[in-house]
Amino acid sequence: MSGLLPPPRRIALASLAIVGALVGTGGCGTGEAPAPPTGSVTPRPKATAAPEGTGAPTRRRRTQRAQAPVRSQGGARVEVIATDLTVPWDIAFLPDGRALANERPGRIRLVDAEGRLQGEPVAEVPNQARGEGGLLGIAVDPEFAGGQPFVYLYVTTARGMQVQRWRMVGERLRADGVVLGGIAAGSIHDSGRLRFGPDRRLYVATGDAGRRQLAQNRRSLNGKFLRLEPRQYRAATSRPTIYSLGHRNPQGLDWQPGTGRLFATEHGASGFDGPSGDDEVNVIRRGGNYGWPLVRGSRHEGFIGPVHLYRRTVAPSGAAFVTRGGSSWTGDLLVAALKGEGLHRLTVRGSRVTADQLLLSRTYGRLRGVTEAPDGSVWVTTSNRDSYGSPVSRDDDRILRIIPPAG
Ligand SMILES: [Ca+2]
Repeated sequence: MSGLLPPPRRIALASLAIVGALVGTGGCGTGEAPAPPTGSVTPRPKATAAPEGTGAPTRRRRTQRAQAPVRSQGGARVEVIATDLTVPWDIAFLPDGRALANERPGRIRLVDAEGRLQGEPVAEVPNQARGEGGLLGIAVDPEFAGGQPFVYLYVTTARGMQVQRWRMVGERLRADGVVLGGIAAGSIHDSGRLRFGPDRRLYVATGDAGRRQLAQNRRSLNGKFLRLEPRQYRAATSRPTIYSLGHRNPQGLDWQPGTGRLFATEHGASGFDGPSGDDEVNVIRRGGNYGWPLVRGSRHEGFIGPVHLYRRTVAPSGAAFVTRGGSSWTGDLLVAALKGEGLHRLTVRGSRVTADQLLLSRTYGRLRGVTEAPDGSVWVTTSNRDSYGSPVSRDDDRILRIIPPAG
């Protein structure tokens, strides 16, 4: 257990003066100001002494969901809960509150329900990582606790990108099958976020693999949002539904609470395939064509245009709604920015983005993944050890746990 995170390395940013500065800077002209410090901090809930073993995690999960979400008084609070990782690309929570974190070179790490990174990976995933590929997205079966103990991974292989199904046995993951193949891999634009929708279908975001014509080709699975039924993701490879097309490299998706609208982020051109800029936030509709590579920016005639646009590249990756109540962020979409080195908090009214506040600006470096935890905190991963970044801390890469502000 040499890799366990010892308590002294856990950095709790309890100073609200510091946190206020972290979280309040860099607003994009929204007129929103951070809440003034009040001097009180919501303490981290004490870890329940649930023993390792059968039964306890399920009870803990039920208790956790029934409890009010963790909220911080006087502004958001940020903790570093895991360090010394290599490009932690995505995070998914198990029903018992433990988290699985993918490291892009091919490791899946376990963070226990008390937020401690376990030393040994729960799986080493063979992959043919090159460029932006490797072990990317991860999603946990919605029936995991009901007899389907599966985890789904998006992986670069010698045969292209695959969605793979792995079975959790104890604290190990074992390869169980390939759910989806036939997706071209490239050294760039491998996309790779996986999420289960409220409809329990599995949605897969795929990139154009650097071959932009694939995004408009309906015979190609690249540059698409793909959808798989439960009978498909629990069986062998089958043809998915092409849910939408015309995407370049969409790396974040989540469903708006209350409406079920699917929001997604997408990287705009980066020089070789057009002047850099025009990152998008889209509302994804079934059958929709989002235009890449035929149109871009605010010109989307004949296609579905973005609901939010970054003319200057921020490189938006992961995205998650704050679904739990009790916060001034509830209902907002949080978007991790790589080049932008911050977390965008988008206020959304219906399908319109009405405000964009930049949090954590240039504090933790490049941000990649965002996931809301069962307790209402928001976990964000850094990506400073990828080929585009450089460490901003000797502890990089890191997992941050953000306690949203009460309100
Ligand atoms: Ca577009």
